[in-house]
Amino acid sequence: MATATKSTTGTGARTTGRSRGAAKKAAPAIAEFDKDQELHAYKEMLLIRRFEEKAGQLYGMGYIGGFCHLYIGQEAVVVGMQMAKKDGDQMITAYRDHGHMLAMDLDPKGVMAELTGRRGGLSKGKGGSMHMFSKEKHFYGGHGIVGAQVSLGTGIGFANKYRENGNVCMTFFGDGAANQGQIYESFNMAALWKLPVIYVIENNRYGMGTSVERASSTTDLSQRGVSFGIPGEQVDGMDVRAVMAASENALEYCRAGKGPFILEMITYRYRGHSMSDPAKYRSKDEVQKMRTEHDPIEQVRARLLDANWATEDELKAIDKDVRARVAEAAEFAQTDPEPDPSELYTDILL
Ligand SMILES: Cc1ncc(C[n+]2csc(CCOP(=O)(O)OP(=O)(O)O)c2C)c(N)n1
Ligand SMILES: [Mg+2]
Repeated sequence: MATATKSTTGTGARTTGRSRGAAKKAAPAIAEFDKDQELHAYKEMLLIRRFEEKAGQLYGMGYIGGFCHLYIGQEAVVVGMQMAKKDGDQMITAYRDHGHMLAMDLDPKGVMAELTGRRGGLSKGKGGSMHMFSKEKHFYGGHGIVGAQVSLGTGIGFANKYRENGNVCMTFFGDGAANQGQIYESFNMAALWKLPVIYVIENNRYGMGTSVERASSTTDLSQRGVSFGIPGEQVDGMDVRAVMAASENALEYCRAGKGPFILEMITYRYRGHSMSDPAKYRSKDEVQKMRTEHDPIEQVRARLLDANWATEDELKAIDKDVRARVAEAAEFAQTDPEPDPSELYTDILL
């Protein structure tokens, strides 16, 4: 999607002299959205928010077993990237993956039914919250091992280059994962072979109950590619316009054959690490401040109203539609049968 930006820096990579090894790109200014883009961002983010709220409810009611990591608060990251990408670009992420699937246009019914372990789920009810894929929609999971998806995403980038298909693999991981060894092996290969991969670090300030400051010797994670010559930048991950502008820039860099790019999205998760996290490592005030001052959906809502691009009633109608879609998904996820026992030995490597 073409976007006007207020950037005066252009889209080419350039150094600011801040770091010796890698180019630190000047952050592009925030993209100016037109009415359609604001409405699109609003609907997409709201779908993720309402879906996750419902998943939380179903978990509480006992319909979802095992792990369930909600994405509430981080919606602008995946939606901004979705708005910048081209058809064919891939996404791969860790276990906090429901939002990525919805952004990649996967049917909410299939995602929700996977959470409840039903046969209509995206992995036929055998994968659960952390293990869903869709080759057709270019979504490569859903991974429970912290950092493992980064090597896989690098491999997808390798395949893109080998096939000369012009696609870029957006490889997401967290601030906690950013300290994993295989990330740096991947960085080395991606830079050496100039692979089209955007490493998207979703820095939500915590890895389980440990803050970035307690876990990381350096906290500007955008600079983790310096020793490999990989440029990186920090982005306001609560502002969908900033995410889209930075993503367009990074995608263009990768598509031009210049190699990988790091985007550190500064974001925040409102809920605990998983459904079983009492979140005692942070104050309620901290969460409340983010919700009231930086909420990604409220920001778009306020702009839509300010510009007279939507009325309160129209926004209510959008919310009603989104809730109806999510209710339909939840109904399906509660009534669809569980997998037949004969499925126990299918789709596995023996
Ligand atoms: C290799 C490995 N080590 C530890 C864990 C346990 N674990 C699950 S999530 C997590 C924290 C990761 O935090 P971060 O990368 O910041 O992602 P976030 O949950 O904040 O999205 C840990 C340590 C794991 N799943 N895999
Ligand atoms: Mg984190």
